[in-house]
Amino acid sequence: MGFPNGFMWGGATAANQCEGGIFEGGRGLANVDVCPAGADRSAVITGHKKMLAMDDAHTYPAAEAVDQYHHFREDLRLFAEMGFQVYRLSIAWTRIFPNGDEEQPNEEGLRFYEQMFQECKKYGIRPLVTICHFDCPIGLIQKCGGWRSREMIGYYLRLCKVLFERYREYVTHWLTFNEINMILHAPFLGAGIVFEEGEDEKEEERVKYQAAHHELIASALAVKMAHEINPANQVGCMFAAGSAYPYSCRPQDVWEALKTGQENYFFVDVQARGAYPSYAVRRLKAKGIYPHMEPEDAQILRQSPVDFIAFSYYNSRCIAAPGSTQEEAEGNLFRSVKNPYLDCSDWGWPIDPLGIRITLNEVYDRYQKPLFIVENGLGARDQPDAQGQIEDDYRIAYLREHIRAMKAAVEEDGVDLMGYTAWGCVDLVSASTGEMKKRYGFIYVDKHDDGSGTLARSRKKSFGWYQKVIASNGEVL
Ligand code: BGP
Repeated sequence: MGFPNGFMWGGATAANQCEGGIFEGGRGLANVDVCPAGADRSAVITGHKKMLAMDDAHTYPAAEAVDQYHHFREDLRLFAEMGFQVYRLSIAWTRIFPNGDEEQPNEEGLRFYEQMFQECKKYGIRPLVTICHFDCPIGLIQKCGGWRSREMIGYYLRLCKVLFERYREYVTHWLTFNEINMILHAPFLGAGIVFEEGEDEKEEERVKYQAAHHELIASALAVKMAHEINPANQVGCMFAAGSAYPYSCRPQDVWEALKTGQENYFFVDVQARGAYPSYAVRRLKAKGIYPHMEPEDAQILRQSPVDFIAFSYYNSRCIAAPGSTQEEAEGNLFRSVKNPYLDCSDWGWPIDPLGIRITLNEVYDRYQKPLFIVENGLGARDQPDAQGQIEDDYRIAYLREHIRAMKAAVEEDGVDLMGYTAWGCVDLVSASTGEMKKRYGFIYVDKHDDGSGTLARSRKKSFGWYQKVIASNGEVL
């Protein structure tokens, strides 16, 4: 049995983490460009340190990244050599609308992605396009405070319309927002939100849920528009997944884990089912942070649920009731406690292959819609050996175990899974740390944290391994 025919194998990237070329092609500046590497990054991405321009005291890794802007033909050639059937990429919003509020799009930006899609077509690689992978134009942050404002919906839809019309012949698979739930954990990165002096914790929560509401409305309207412009379009939501395990069978831990899971599923509950779930309505109202809604909003959400559900999976989380003295774990910007049964990556992220099967089942049981794993992988330090080769057996081991568990979910549990795109298929800048040395790729890029490197691409050992995985439709692991 194994994976069904038509299962899509490939890799995933995001514009701000791999393209570079931020001052080229008429591109404007976005939040993602001004997130520095180093100690201040965390305060900036969480909206607690205002940085809307670059300064000399910081380095900004997105500026050059791995320069896919000039290397995309080479990257796509290598993806094709691996046998990719799908390539998940994102659009840098400010290549298309440099300030965000222009009436007309920037032709040079549109041309860039058109060439990228033509190249995909040449190799029979289907693009899976993330419309917004954390980007928010600085112009719109200055004008209206990013997604705090409902005005953003109109600007976002302007972008969508241009993309759906212009790329009609190349793209049928879209994601509206990358990891939409990240807005709760990294609101500047997720929604261009900078908190102002005097905004206390409760106000911060309110702002985040109001911004989330705007994104949810924008997402639903984008789904509707995509279907109207091309009935062949399939649009997915995308969230950072990873089941929340109770730390113990103590009911208080179980209850806390359940609530953490609900907080995470909140967005997908709205995007897949078309309405605010009752737990969210009650809790947000009880806290006094229920978002302001327009009369038409309920109808907007109801009429356009997503066609499929995409998610990233790096790890599960382990949740203990408040007051617990358990050690905290790292992991994709979420707070959780250390799971004593799991080993961790060099960056402290738990490694839990069975967790991908658990998560797939949980999500499928909850929504009964096709799923797509659009990010998964191991961020690790790669050291070329004396011959310049990278023997990344640790990455192969991670991916093998995750794919095996994913296969079991499909084959034995009957989960409807459309495809799998490994994260950072070509090395790129880390979103959480801004580091280059946290690498995920099958393709090594000679680029380092101090900015040095030739940008040359080379194949790691995992390159040949993944090639066989794809060629055998997941049979040879
Ligand atoms: C997700 C993001 C990606 C990505 C990945 C890995 O949160 O969607 O953009 O980078 O995580 O995280 P990191 O780069 O922090 O290792």
